[in-house]
Amino acid sequence: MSVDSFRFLLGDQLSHGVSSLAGLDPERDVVLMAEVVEECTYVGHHPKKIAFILSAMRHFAAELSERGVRVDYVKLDDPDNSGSFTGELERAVRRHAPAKIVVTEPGEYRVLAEMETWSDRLGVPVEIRGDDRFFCSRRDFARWAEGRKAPRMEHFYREMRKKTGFLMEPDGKPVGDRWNYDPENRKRLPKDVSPPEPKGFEPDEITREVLDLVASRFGHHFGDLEPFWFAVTAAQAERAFSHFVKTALARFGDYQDAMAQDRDTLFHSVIGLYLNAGLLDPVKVCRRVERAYRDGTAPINAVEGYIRQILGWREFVRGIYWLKMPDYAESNALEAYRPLPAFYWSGETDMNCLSQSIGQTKRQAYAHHIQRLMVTGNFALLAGIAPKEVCAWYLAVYADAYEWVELPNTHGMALHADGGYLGSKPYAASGKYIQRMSDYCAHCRYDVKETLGETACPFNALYWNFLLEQQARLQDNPRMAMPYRNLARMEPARIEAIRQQAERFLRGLEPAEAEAW
Ligand code: DLZ
Ligand code: SF4
Repeated sequence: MSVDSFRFLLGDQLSHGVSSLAGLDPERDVVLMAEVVEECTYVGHHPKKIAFILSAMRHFAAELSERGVRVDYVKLDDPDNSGSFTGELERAVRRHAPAKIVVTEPGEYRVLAEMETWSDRLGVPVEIRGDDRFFCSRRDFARWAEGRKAPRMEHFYREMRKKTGFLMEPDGKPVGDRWNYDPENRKRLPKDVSPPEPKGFEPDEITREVLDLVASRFGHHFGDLEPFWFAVTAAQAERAFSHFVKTALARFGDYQDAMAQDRDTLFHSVIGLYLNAGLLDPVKVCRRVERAYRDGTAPINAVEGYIRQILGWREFVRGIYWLKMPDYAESNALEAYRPLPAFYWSGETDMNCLSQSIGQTKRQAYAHHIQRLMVTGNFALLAGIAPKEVCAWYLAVYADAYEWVELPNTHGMALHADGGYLGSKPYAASGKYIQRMSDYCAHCRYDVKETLGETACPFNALYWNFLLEQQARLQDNPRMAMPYRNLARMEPARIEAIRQQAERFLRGLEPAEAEAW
């Protein structure tokens, strides 16, 4: 039977209000969803991430069917499954002969490039609609960024606060007369403060079936599939988010940057994966968090910090991604070419901060922003690891990662590979930063106070070595003036010893095999 239009829905477009479903006629249109091996393996995604997406897709398809929508759903283990989006569309066009195909723009440039070939390849008109699940459209962002040499998040964020009215007073001033409360958000976790557990869910029958499938097909990928506790429906995701608001939001700000031994989630909400797959709506999330401030259950430093992540940073990186792709991914401003060390795929290293951050990534497909930026990211920056390898790792191992959000955060923010377009300075730090924000060093075989010798914290020599190696590129950056002043005061003999120490360490790094998954 022929149909009017196909609505082709991707695994991170699981929102009933997504633009590709607008105007859908349940009598005449069909929604197509496809589990395809290419999406599971273009990087070797963490098994928990694959299970989350496939299970959420199946639950979403069931919700659509319950609403009377005709859904054509192709499972991964369907013997005729071609394994790719294009292949599945070709087969589906043969099944239904639609008059047209409607899609929402994807979250990755790679998929957009593929989408743009569909109309010719399939001989069916393809309408690509904008993704309006964001506060700022691609066009509005491009307009805002026009003429700015280096767009800055803080300026963009203020515009977004004014535009949306979040945390604004009626007179147009920001609540509390300050835009940003970050200086209050840098506390260590005290010994007597116990963070709550995030809300988890027992796998139902649909999820169990997906878990078996993922175990058999992708069990060899990096990461533990079980215990699987993620929400897989919008209703569950909302419960997980409400649980965060009740149990953690009030202290989210204070301990936002803290890290602690064997504490995986601290006061973080762990909802990035739900937002990015479409199970949660960023507008509702920001409204709920603002309400907590207005009704006095959470302080301004927590609420502003949280809203900034969603209204500011998340929107900003998406804007940069679409503005700068595809060239953005190709830059390598610091000329970093070293292969990714093997321990990124095992967590097996004596450096406790890395082993903690990677170990929990393996267990949870999650690490918080400071673990990503200042531990695994900082190490990759200081050691000069090739940006493409680092980006592929982040994209694979985090359940919330799609390229639109992963690439600017890793390539730009953590690795400075864009030469400072996104962030005004590299986030290079010695072991001192990690010691200040965590108790990791107390459990480490290395001594964070030492720079030279067998037991010295490797971050220290790597940090000075990085400054030395990048001196020509970075010394004129006003935000790097202090570290370069410190370097200038160092004895030449000490500088030479640091160089040798760093070189020895870097030579000893075992590279990962080409495709560790
Ligand atoms: C990440 C992912 C995975 C693992 N599997 C699928 C899938 O089988 N089918 C699907 O439609 N989407 C999947 N996704 C999400 C896509 O990779 C994502 O939609 C694109 O990368 C664009 O953001
Ligand atoms: Fe990490 Fe160095 Fe601290 Fe060990 S001593 S946990 S390597 S910062």
